[in-house]
Amino acid sequence: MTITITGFKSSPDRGQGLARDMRVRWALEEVGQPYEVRLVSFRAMKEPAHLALNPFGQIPTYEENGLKLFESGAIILHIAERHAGLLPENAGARARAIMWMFAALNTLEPPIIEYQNLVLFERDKPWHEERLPSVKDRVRDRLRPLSAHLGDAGWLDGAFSAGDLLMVHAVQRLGRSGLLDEFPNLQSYTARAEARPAFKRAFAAQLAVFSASQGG
Ligand code: GTB
Repeated sequence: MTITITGFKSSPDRGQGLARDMRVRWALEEVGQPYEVRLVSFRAMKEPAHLALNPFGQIPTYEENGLKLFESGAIILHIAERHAGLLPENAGARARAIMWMFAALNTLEPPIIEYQNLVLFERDKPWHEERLPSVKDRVRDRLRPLSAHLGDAGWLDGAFSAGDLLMVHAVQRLGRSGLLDEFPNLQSYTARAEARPAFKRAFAAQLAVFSASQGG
């Protein structure tokens, strides 16, 4: 079985691991599945060959024996359902882990992306300064209950799961914002995840793509 995923040929984050191929790489590393990566340029993502994999012209995509998937959450659920290591065996615990996957994608990630877009791409807009406090508050409104739920626990619901993987990858985008300083247990949570050998392997692999693109 050969698994092929796609990633940016040249990631705008310069190898910080913020693009969503990172979470798929990480999931595959957690379950010990080898994979190949096809790197695509921004132009190639909008051409027919890639649009046949993802009609929205984005990365990541996933191919395995004729199966073609897009959407990082769906890809990770597929991986987690087929290989041990990312979802508990117990039916209730499994349902809760999937619930946390959806919480990461639907409840945490949207305000975090809204904040990131404002900071990265809308700095020169006349409404930037006026809008920033309310956008930051919407992020805090999600981090506060997440932090309260996590408390002193290591992971969101028992053992590390695909829910933690997606949650950490969403929250990591706030790395340099200062917003996580208000929630030390979330900082420890992301640090704990980043210390996992599977995370380190995935991070190093996507960083190597950036380094190679710089000729190093
Ligand atoms: N919902 C989809 C999923 O989860 O798979 C979203 C996929 C998506 O947003 N893909 C982005 C993409 O292909 C890359 S990850 N964008 C190109 C396009 O739309 O034309 C988003 C991303 C991009 C860059 C950074 N960065 O540089 O920091 C971080 C995250």
